Amino acid sequence: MTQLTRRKFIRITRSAILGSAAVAGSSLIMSRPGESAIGADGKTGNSSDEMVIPSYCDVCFMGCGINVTVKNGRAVKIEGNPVHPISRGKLCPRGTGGLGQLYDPDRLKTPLMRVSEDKFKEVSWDEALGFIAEKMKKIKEDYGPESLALLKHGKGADQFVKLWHDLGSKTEGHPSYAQCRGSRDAGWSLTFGKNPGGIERAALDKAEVVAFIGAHLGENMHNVTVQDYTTGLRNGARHIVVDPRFSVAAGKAKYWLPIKPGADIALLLAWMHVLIYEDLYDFEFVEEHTIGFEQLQSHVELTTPEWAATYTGLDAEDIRNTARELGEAVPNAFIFPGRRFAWYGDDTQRARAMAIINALLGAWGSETGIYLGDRIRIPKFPFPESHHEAAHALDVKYKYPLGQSTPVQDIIEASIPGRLKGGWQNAPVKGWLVYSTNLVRAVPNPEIIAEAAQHLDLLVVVETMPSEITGFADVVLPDTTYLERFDIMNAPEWKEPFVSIRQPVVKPLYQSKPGWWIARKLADKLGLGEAFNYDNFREVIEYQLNQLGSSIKDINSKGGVLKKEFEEPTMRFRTPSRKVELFSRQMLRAGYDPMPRYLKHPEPANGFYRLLYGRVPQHTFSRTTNNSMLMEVYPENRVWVHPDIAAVHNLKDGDYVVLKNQKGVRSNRVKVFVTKRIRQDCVYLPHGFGRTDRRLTRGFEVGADDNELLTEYKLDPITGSTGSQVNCVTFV
Ligand SMILES: Nc1nc2c(c(=O)[nH]1)N[C@H]1C(S)=C(S)[C@@H](COP(=O)(O)OP(=O)(O)OC[C@H]3O[C@@H](n4cnc5c(=O)[nH]c(N)nc54)[C@H](O)[C@@H]3O)O[C@H]1N2
Ligand SMILES: Nc1nc2c(c(=O)[nH]1)N[C@H]1C(S)=C(S)[C@@H](COP(=O)(O)OP(=O)(O)OC[C@H]3O[C@@H](n4cnc5c(=O)[nH]c(N)nc54)[C@H](O)[C@@H]3O)O[C@H]1N2
Ligand code: SF4
Ligand SMILES: [Mo]
Repeated sequence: MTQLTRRKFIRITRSAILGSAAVAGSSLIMSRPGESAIGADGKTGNSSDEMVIPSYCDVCFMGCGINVTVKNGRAVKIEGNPVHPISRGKLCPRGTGGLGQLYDPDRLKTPLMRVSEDKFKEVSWDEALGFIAEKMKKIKEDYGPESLALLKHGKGADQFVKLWHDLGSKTEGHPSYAQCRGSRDAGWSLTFGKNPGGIERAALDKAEVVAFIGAHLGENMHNVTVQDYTTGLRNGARHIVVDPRFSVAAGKAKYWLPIKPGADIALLLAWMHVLIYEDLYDFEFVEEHTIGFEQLQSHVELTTPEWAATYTGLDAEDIRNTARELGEAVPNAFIFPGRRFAWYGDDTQRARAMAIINALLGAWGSETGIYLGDRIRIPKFPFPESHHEAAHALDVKYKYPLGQSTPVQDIIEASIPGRLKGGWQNAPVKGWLVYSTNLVRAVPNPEIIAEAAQHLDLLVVVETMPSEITGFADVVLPDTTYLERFDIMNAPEWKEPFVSIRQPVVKPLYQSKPGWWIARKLADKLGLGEAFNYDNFREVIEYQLNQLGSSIKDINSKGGVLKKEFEEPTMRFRTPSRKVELFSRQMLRAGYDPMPRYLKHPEPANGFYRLLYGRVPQHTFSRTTNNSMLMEVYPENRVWVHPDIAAVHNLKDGDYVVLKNQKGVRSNRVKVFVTKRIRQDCVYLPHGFGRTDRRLTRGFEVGADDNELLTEYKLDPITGSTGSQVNCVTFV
């Protein structure tokens, strides 16, 4: 190994990988016995019969129940599992397209080790893991275990988390916090003592009136959420969609409020004003469960619809009418919590404003609002007790006393000497293991990842695909896909409590190994093997199911799901006052506004347009933009531009343009979609495209990447969430 600390990410070509044809080709190397897939009847997925194997999806994080048809050892079809509460027999396009992920010919096939700045060689698992373990031991000795960071996303990371804790490190981060739900969950926890859930507990099917702030359901394809949403519409629900763009949801709504980007808190304060001053709130709920109503009442005395109209670009009458629509439907109205919250840096306060309105509407704990869920607790496997406390290189509470996780960009900055402010001048983070997160596409200002990579002593990436982050790695390890392995079971809090199993439906392709196997082998080499008291993760699942009075065979005979009767939980608020906090003393004490205030955001410069981004139904971030099945149905992203703006820049529908941001960073070329469905002051780009690794034969240089244009962000002072909708672009 040479030049480990001088990595350079070159647009890797196939020829950059040195190795034997046998591995690089399409030969399938079957795994050990004991990893075989099991059908409901106990047969394996590699026998010659056709069989259907239940599992749960991982193309996004909803965890929908799937049934996979396997024929002659090959998965041929993925369908919705009818007995599974998080699918009800239906899937979104991405769930069905999971086969394109399993059989993607561009998958990583063998462990790779960097031999020079821009070359990798194929190596055996033993060599790769031996090298990683030696490096990890050295880092642990020289700097302490907490200088090893785990950057991860998804269920497959579970045994790496365990390994990290056994090793003594709690330095962990994930982009689903500071780039996604972190501020939402913090804002709701500060208000209700609890967040609205990983699968939002929102009665879209039962409410009469629902407001959406952004939250583009129908493009955001969270299966069961979309099902409840369409049921509600069929039953006559009236929707209010607040979005600078005429989203799919706006097209189905009674009201579309094309708000000026970033002005939502002004609108929400005006809604509070109308609800309170026109006596349209839920008196009983407010009386019985909340504190701070008087303070809130005077806080919003002057935030009238006329006041908000000047900031939001909306009509005062529309603001008043939509507030009345909500208030007159009490207790059958709510604001949908939304999910991706990292917008403008005042995101926890926006979440607070939405939570407060839901309290005024009496929606918390209501069957027609944000209901309370129930869950089945998964029994603990008897892993040996760890002998030590794991330590944190950057405890979140140091910087964000009300935060709930360490922002991933802080861990990245802490890997660069002198970069992170606040007492970590000496780069406390020396090594990364990156599991299932393409950080280069998920964290804004991605330049910083290249910089951090220069300073790290070790960078391991566990991936299924040659994603952009693999280009920075010292060692790349090929993981199985979710269709080839056991993972921890899924048992979210929900209206129908259940446990669902993920299991291999086919044997691992190529030399890929399940995450748990990699973590376990690495533990052996680190001298921590005893902490992993199983040979195959299947044993852990079997044990847990036995404790629940079931078994793998039994759960499979029930369609891969165990259920229990719903038990209505008692409504408890885990806030300091044990009440819903309209006014938050803990925020005040920590130096934040105790009630949300509207702060104006800077406008785009002349000739520039705010860059907004989001989802398309057929893709999940960058993880599907090389998937043949999904690329067929949605081959490239397009940038949405209003006709007036298109005219100014002389652009026609279908033209290719390059986007240039305020710092001069340019995108790959992207098609223009000229449409009146967006305001004139912004453009919209679906996320996940414009791939830069040549090994991605379908995704390479197709469409543009929003993330490389996000060179700036505004930090949410409460959580460290990276508000990234502060970037603007023009056309080249
Ligand atoms: N198909 C598909 N579905 C997915 C995913 C996926 O990758 N693909 N990912 C899942 C995940 S992890 C998440 S977090 C969610 C994300 O999905 P959501 O939580 O729905 O994301 P948002 O950021 O709320 O939605 C983007 C919408 O907000 C609008 N918007 C932008 N700026 C503003 C503004 O200033 N004010 C208002 N009111 N609206 C604005 C945009 O025009 C766009 O319509 O989607 C989930 N569902
Ligand atoms: N610019 C921009 N940034 C964003 C967002 C955005 O809309 N725009 N959205 C934000 C949101 S809401 C979220 S939740 C995050 C999501 O952030 P990430 O989850 O990091 O998103 P992906 O880019 O899909 O990266 C996932 C990577 O995991 C790999 N992978 C897939 N399956 C497996 C597996 O089974 N095992 C392993 N080891 N690897 C696997 C895929 O190949 C892919 O490279 O991004 C956030 N960042
Ligand atoms: S919403 Fe779609 S991609 Fe996400 S888990 Fe469900 S089926 Fe899979
Ligand atoms: Mo997300």
